[in-house]
Amino acid sequence: MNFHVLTLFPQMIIDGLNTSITGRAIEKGTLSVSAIDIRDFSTNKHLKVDDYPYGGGAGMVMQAAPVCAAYNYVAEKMKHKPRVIYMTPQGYPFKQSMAREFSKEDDLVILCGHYEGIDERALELIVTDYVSIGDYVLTGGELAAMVVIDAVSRLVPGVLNNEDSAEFESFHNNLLEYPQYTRPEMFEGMNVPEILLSGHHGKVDAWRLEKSIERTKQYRPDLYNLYFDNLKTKEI
Ligand code: 6GU
Repeated sequence: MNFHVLTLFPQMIIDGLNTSITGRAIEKGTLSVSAIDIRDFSTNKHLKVDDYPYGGGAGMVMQAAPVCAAYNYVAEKMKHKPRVIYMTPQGYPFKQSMAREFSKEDDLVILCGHYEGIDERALELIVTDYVSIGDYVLTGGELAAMVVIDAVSRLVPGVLNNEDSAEFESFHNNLLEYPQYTRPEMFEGMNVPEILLSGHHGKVDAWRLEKSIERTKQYRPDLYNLYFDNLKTKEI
């Protein structure tokens, strides 16, 4: 899978993803991440890419021309029009289900804004998906783009060592993960729960499900309700 990130801070993307699991996948060739510097497409003699907002107000707005030129540069090499994700707090909330959808693409273009945003006309022309990673404000879209790339990458076959581990984790059934333990059996006077040492797989699974439900109820009542609604639907 190939990620193409349009950004004013390409080094941030490269530095952030060349380590750990994504770094290894890039090295192996399972993934590629290219960061395209929008400033390279400025036609201004001072390489300016932003200007004052029409109608007034604080801050600067990224101009449409360099953004569209950077997009055309990556898209013209492709057979089909790629999906273009714009990272913005005004977008749909990013979910595991979205990561699953994005992981089916061969190419994903991710557009990162800065300042007060990007001229709406550029967005209308090129963006297919508006995505937010949560209800808080970031200084720019780069960290959000890295979050999306990380979550999508681990669903691409060959990126994780243990391929089936990807789906058997949080959110596949709207439940949070159960607690995990490893050696030693006792640490600081605290024992590993007896059931996990029993070798009884049925009991272990039941205990883990119980813990998952408990945690989800406490920390994520929204997901807990979805889990219960789904159970009811299956009974019918
Ligand atoms: Cl996706 N982008 C930016 N720039 N800020 C955000 C965000 C995204 N999600 C939350 N805050």
